[in-house]
This record gives sequence, C-alpha cells and structure tokens, in this order.
Amino acid sequence: MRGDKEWLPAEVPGCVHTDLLQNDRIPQPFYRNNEKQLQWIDKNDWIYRCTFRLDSLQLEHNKILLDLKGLDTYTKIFLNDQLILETDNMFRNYKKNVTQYLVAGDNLLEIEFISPVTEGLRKLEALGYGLPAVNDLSEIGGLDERKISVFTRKAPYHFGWDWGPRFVTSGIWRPIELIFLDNARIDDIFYRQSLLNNEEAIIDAIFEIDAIVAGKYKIDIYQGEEENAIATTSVDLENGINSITIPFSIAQPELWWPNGIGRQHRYNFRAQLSIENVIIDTVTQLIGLRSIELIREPDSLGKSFYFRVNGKNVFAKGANYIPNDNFLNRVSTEKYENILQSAVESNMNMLRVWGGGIYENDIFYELCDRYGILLWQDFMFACSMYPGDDAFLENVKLEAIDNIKRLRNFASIALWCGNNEIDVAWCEGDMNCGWSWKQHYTPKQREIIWHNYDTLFKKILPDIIETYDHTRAYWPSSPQADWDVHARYKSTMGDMHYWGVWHGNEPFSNYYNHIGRFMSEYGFQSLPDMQSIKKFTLPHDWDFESKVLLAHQRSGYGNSRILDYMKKLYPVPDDFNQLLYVGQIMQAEAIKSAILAHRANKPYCMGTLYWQLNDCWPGASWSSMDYYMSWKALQYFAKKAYAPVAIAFFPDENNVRIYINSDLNSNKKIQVRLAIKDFSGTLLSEEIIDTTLEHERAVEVSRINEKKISDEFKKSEIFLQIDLLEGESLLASDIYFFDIPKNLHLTEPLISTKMRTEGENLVIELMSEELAKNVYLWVDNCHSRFSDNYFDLLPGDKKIITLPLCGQEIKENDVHILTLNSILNQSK
Ligand code: BMA
Repeated sequence: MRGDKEWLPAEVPGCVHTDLLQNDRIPQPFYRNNEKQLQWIDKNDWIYRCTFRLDSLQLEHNKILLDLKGLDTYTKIFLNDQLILETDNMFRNYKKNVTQYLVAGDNLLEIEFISPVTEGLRKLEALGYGLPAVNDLSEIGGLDERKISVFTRKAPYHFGWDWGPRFVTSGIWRPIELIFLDNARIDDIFYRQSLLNNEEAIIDAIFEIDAIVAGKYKIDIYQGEEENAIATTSVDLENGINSITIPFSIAQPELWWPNGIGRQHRYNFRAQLSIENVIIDTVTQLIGLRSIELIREPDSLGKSFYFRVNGKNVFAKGANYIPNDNFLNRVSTEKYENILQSAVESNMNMLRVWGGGIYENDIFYELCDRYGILLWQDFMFACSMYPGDDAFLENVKLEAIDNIKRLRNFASIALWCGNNEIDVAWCEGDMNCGWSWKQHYTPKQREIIWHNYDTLFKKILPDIIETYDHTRAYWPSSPQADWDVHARYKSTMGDMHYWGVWHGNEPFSNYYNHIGRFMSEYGFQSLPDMQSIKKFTLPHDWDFESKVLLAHQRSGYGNSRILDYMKKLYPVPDDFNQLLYVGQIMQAEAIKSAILAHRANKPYCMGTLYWQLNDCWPGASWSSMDYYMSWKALQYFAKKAYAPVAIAFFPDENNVRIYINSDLNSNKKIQVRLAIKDFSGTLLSEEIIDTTLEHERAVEVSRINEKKISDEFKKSEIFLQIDLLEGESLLASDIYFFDIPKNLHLTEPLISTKMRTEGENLVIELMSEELAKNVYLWVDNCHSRFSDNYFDLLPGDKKIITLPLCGQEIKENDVHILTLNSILNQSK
C-alpha cells in the first residue's frame, strides 16, 4: 500500500485482494459477511514492483516493447524510476517502447495503482451530477448514493450487481511481457473472410507489421504443416506500422459449424515474415471458416431476428454468461473448460457475453471456437448511463479497437452488441417508459445524457465495427426492437428480455404469452445446493432470512420472492436442505417451460438464452451452475430442454397442447405414445399417433382437454407420459402433471438402489414401484457431477446413474436420495 513500508510477495496476473489473501492479511472475501470488512482495500493506492535482469546482448535489439496486456485500472508506471506511462482502462492492451529506459543488469518496474474509488469520486464531482447505475452497490462500499462505476473503464460488476458482491479490485490482471525487435514484427493479422461457399473461400489476410528497419521483406502463409505456401508476397516495408492485405483462396473449404449442427473444423494458418530468407517472425492461428449473418427482414408479423451460419438458419440455444469470479486471476483454464463443456453437454450453441463483465480472456474464445459455441458479444456497458467527454469517448474507442482486433479471428463471435439494457432503461422520447431515470434530470441534462448515449452506441461503436470487422453485425443495445425502436414485451421485432416472471412477480405461465423474435434474457433465481452452501456459511446461517444468506442475495426482493412463488406451487419445507432443493426444482421447471415455449414458436422466435449460466461468487442467483461449478437442477433440465428433440406442453384455459421440437436436419416418421397413468404405473388410457417429425420445426401433435381429464380422473393422482418412438428406439420422452406440484398425491416411494464401482465411476441403479418425482442424489463431500439428477423416476422403470468418484471410497450410506414425494408427505 502507498505510505506503507512493507512489501509483500504478489502474483501476476493477480489482484490486490488475492495477494492480501495469499499473505494472510485478510480473511476469505466470499466467506459469510466478510465482504463488508474488506471495503477499505479499494480506497487505497497500491504499488506492485519487480526487478528483472537483462544482459547486454538483449539490449542490443533495435527496439524493446513492454507489452501490458491488462492493468486494472488507474496506474502510473515507472521503469528505473522514470515515469513511462499512465493508464486508465482495464480493457486496453498498452504497448510502450521502453528501449531507452532499460539497462544491463537489474531493472526495476514499479506500477502504482491509484484507487478507482478516489478517481471515480473525483470524476463524479467534476461532472456535478450523478448518472444512473442501478446495480452499483455504492452503499456497501461506504459511498452512500454516489455511483462511481460509470466513470471508470473497469468491469462494471466489480462495483456490485444483483448477483454479485462489491470488490473493486486493483492489479495486473493479464500478463506483462517484453518484446524484442530487430527488423520488423507481425503485430496483427486479420483473416477476413470475404467470400465463402462450398466451392471456395476467399480470405483477405490483413497484416499490420511494425518495421524498425525499412526494406524488402517476404510474407508467406502456410496451411498446417504443408511445405508449399498458400500465399507468398514480397513487400517493401516503411518505417513504422505497415498495413498489407494478402488475398488467398481455399478450394472446397471445410466449414466451421455451431455445436449440434456440424463439426468445428479449423484451419491452422501459419504466417511467416522473413528478410533475406531468414524467418524473423511467425504467427500461427486456428481459423474456423464460416459465414455469419444477422437476418432482420420484415415479414408478415414484424421483423425477423436470427443468425444464419453458412447459409443455414440457426435457432440459438443457450444462456447469458458472466465472469466466473470477482477476482479474475482465479479463473483457471480448467474452470473455463468446465463451464464451456457444460454448455456443450447441455446442447447449447450460443452464449451471450453480457456487458457488465469483461471482454473474456483468449482461452474462453478459443474454447468456444473449439466446441462450436456462438457468441453474442456485448461491449462492456450495462444498466447505466455513461459520460460523454472527449477523454472518455477516446478511451472507449481505443478499448473497442483493442478488443475487436484481439477477437475478430474467432469464428464463434456472431454479433457485436453495444450494451446491456440501456436503451430500454432510459427509453428516450417517452417520459412514461423506462426505469424512471429521466425524471431525475433537468431537460438540459437529459439532452446531454442521451446525446452521449447516441454518440457512443449509435455512431462511435458502429463506425469502429465498420472499419475493423464489417463482416459481423452490430446491434446497439440488448434488448431493442429496431435500431431506433425501444423493446417492449409486445415487440414483434428485435430481441427481448422478458422479466415479467421474477421481477414482475408474474406466473410461470406468462412465459407462454411473452415470446419475442429472439429471447436474449429471462430467468428465475435459486440458491446453491447444501454442499455449496456449507462452503461459505456456518450452520446457524442456514435460514433464508439469516444475515449471511441475505448478504449473498443481491436481488432487491431477497429470498422472499423465491418463497412467494414456492408457496403458490410447491410445499415449503422447514428443513433447509429440502428448501434449497425445492427452490432449485422450481427454478428448473420454470426455465424449462420457457425454453420449450420459445422453441415451439420457431421460426417466429429464433433464439433463447436464459439468464444466467454461471456465478462469480457463491450466493442466490439466476444461475444454472453455481460458483463451485456444481450443476443446479436447472442445468440438468436445460440439457433436456435443449436436446435436439424435446417435448413441450402448453396448458391454456381448456387444453394442454403438445408440441414436439426438432432440430434434426431431416424429417422422421415417428410414433407418439400418449399414456395416462396413475402414480403406481397403472395404464388408464392410451393413444398412439403416427406422425412426421418435421426437421427444424415444432409440430403440434395433440391437444388434450384438461376439463375432460378432470371429469374422468382425479387430476392430482395421474400423469401423462409421452414417448416418441422411431421404430424401436426412444427419441424422447417426458411427463406432464395435470395439477400443480403441491397438490399431487404422491406417496413416499420405496426406491431400491444397487451400487457398484466401474473404473473411475460409481454406478447407481434405481427402481421404484411408485412414480418418484425429482429424484435428487448427493454424496457428502463429493461434488462431482451425476450423469443425471433431479429426474422423475417412472414406476417400474430402471434408471442407471453414474458419478465420477472423488478419489474417495463411497459407501452405500454416503449416497443420499431426496424426492418431492417425501416432502409432500411430510407436509401433510
Ligand atoms: C438482466 C441482466 C442483469 C441482471 C439480470 C437480473 O437485466 O442484464 O443486469 O443481473 O437481469 O436482474
């Protein structure tokens, strides 16, 4: 800390919070209420320093650059006691020529981090009035109503969000490197795909080369290990940055496809720069060849909004993605793998990198390319209004250019989007719409604030996209109906965030009648499971209203919103573990029904991304995986709801309509077996329908009159089972209840289990005489992932579940089972 004499060891990449933790100076930030007592950290300035040795040979290079890939955020950088650079943007990559400052022997690099709070307050005062920033948890930071997040180009969620804590970090969050140059260096290559079809791909390789020595150079581009170059050019480079375009083509290109549609082929392009037959620089990149378009065309209902990849219209299935930790240096490659493999395993093909987080690390995009996960990429602006002074706008411009250049070669990026929810929150032009922000300002201030918005999101950012990446579409804000039309729940154009359920306290059934052209957000909260809760709490915290659990719940209505919904639909258990479990299945059922409704409305609706895939700390949130990477019930449900073939039920006033969603690429003749059974499996009625499953469409296969069912049977004692059969093989199956869960007359099931170890897995065989609803399995102290969980076990069916062993012996008694049946029976 500045003013302190003590130096502590630190990590790079890292941040001051994790360094203090490593040095035992602070307690675990996420544990219980510790967040509050750690708010002093961001009010201080911190200095990081190191020495590095260079020998005289290294100093002989013509130019030496210091490459600072990520500094969070306000810094003064000293090299051998000389101020060489000041920075003010976490998202920028700064490069500084340091040749003249370096010496043979020890060199001292010192980076002084100025408190983002001090700087933010200074900027707020200079502006003279505050700007809306609804998720900035200023009170927790001891700043009362003073929202400073908007003044600093730093991850917005560091200042708090409605699912995350306030830890305003400082530190070197990405690596720092020295680059030695003699003649010239390839600074950047953009493989711009100007034409792509089955016959041919035409690629413009656009090079930026930094030449220190002007002269004749040669550029070769190779494919993989092939000896013959696919393009060769001789160039005369001038001193400084040279831009050179080298077009080349590939015959019968193998294309890159999103997950579930095709393979993710990538070409390995190796570019070489040489002078007099000596190779002086090589850059290798894996490039997926695909065309991608955002199709917004007027139609009879409004205007379409969907992605077309390689000429094929893609229904987007996925979720919104936030950073995986408040302390970004803790997100390991394994964690990125885990989260993206979870997305793939859950049949997703798109994630939205939401605008309140970060432009992710390269590894994230690399994995999305590898696994076929398309990305809706926001710029980092969310739920706030931003300043518009020249310095701010120039800073954002450079940030956008840095990140577009870093990311534009990734095949996975489908769209650049200006911000999250600002258009809809401000709602220019109508005093009665929006989030009541405008009312706090004078007409003059309103004009300035909107002008700033307009300049940044409707001029600067689209212009930059046009210059640096015009092969992709730009969309100013999510959600938006059209370029100049605000989104509403009734919009028949653009993308939609539907928050009537949860924020609006509306019933889950409203998911069926609020369907837009592309559902880019909707969600429902739950808490993590008991094993995760135990990691950051003590037993006396295990209560929805405890101080600690409320501190880990950042949405305004607290946990009471979960309880309100639960009381209407489910039994509300006294036992805390059971309460968590019911909360999770309620969330899972809600989002499953929304996903299936969106899919059934294809092609009117062409995408569904629920809020939210992951967490940045342990707590209540809308996530389907918790901070510890444990799958909540929702993740298991999403996997089934996103399966290529999935059954959807839509109850309306009189009927339940049954749809089959198919993303298969051919039609299939199938048999649909509809069976009404009681909970012990007795068949009460049956119908078999021969039909055709239409590829890439949803078809209605049946309509069941619920009134008739209630006349004939006791609706709380029966269920409908649907099996889709193609010949002998079961394509999909699901069940439907004619009553809400809390009314179901499910008896305590006798589940018989058989367990055995097979290699690295525990195999569990389950059977039940009675229908067992939402069978939840867990093993104490073993957090690995079951092959399925929270599933319905049908009477007489055998279900086999596997669990990777956690390096421990698991005995029969260690495996616990909970069902909704038991809870219903306790509450009687
Ligand atoms: C959406 C998001 C987030 C927020 C979430 C839940 O509006 O864009 O800002 O966390 O809702 O409220």
